[in-house]
Amino acid sequence: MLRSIELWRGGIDLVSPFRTSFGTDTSRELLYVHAVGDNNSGWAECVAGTEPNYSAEYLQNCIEVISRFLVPVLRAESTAKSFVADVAPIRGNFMSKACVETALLDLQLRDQNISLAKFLGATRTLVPSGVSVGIQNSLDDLVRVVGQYLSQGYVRVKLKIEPGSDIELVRTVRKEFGEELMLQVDANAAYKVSDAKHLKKLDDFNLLLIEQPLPEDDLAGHVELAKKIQTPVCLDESITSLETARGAIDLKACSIINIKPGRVGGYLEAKKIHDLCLSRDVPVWCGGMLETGVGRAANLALAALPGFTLPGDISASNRYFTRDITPPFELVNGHIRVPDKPGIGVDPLPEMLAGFKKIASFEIAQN
Ligand code: NPQ
Ligand code: MG
Repeated sequence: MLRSIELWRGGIDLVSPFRTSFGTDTSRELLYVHAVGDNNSGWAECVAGTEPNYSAEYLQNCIEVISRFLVPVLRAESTAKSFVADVAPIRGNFMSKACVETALLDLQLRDQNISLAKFLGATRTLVPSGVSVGIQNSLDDLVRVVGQYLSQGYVRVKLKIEPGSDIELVRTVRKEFGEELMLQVDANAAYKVSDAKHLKKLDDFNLLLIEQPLPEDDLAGHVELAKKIQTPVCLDESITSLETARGAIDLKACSIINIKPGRVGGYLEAKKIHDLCLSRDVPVWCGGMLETGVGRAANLALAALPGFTLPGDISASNRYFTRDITPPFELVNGHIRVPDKPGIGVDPLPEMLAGFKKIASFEIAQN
């Protein structure tokens, strides 16, 4: 039985500033949901950022939505599945929903003694690890940073791009590290369809994909762009549910999908998108939102499913943090081990949680 829901707030510095087309981050604000039951408890990390720049959702708004609209739906018997059905009438707010869903799922799987990976249908125990490289101050810095990641073993590199920092970055990295490097780019919606001719210059560099070139609501634009360029178009921000995934595939707005459970309302929805893409031969990979170990552990379970045929953005803990909130995830020959303990398989370290603040605790009515 679910007894209470706690909200824990914290923060953590990044090892280096992370610059994307929407801004530069030097630290990560954190929100964890703790679902407390009779015998176990579940943890989940909210992926929303401090500001509404990657998505409309942002952390303070998630605290409000979770407290005011999601927690009141919960009952002592709630499960992840019943919760998802119960919050269906609430529009959007996928990141808030995902966080509560995942805490409930972690709790119920710990009660059942099943790992999240096993529950979801994982077929791997190790997942290949890619790295997302922020926009650097110079091409020299970019080459140095990419070189460091490759020497650590990352098997795939993603370069963040924006208008004015794009073709030259790719040309330089290709020239320096060769044709064999698995290389892709992510624009975080920074371009317009009228940039198609410019983006076509990327065709020369044999990229795995270009991620979210246009605004999230511009599916028609992605359809048009995908016809004009050879680089496969992958969607991230645009995919918020099974229905938007199906629509994007049917319309040919993309040929690859980045699945982030936090962006689609949770792991149950992410699994459905994976199953759809597998049946349609659409490759998927698991994105990242600068999660600490709590979020990273759950992403690893998902990335171990058979349809995840491309390396994702699940990097080692030390890509982002000097000290993770959980025991650190490390690279082993460019791969990360999938947790096999019950639920998400990790817990926040007590000494790290001591730096968090429990900002709310909601009792769940017992019948
Ligand atoms: C992406 N992630 O694939 C995102 C973007 C991103 C690893 O490239 C705070 C909250 C900071 C959300 C930075 C990667 C963030 C964030 C980047 C999302 O598009
Ligand atoms: Mg992205």
